[in-house]
Amino acid sequence: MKRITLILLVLFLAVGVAFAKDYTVIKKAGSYMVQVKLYKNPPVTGKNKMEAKIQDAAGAYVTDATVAVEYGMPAMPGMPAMHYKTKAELKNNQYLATLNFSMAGAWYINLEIMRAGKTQSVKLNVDVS
Ligand SMILES: [Cu+2]
Repeated sequence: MKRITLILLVLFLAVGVAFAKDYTVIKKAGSYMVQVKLYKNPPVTGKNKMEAKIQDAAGAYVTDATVAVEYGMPAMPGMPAMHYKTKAELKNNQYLATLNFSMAGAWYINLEIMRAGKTQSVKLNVDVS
């Protein structure tokens, strides 16, 4: 394992432990720092609320972006690829969305942050139970 991968893994685990109650991931997207939180940990089949906080390079909350959430599952035996898209709504400095996972298993979530003519994205993978 490459050293940088190991360092990232350790950081990721540290974040995971610090926020063990819900599922929280903090990632950089361009100059933004994005904190994505799923209230249910692990996420469950059916509806799951998600929130995203976006901070700019100066640490200020970004509230004028358009945020969309794409999520899905690649094809598997007996199931075609699934793909969904929903818009996140701004409320108190956070972008809120509800994701509806139609089955258990590995899902990808892709947050698209559109602002000032540019799109930045944050990708994560979750294991839905
Ligand atoms: Cu599936």
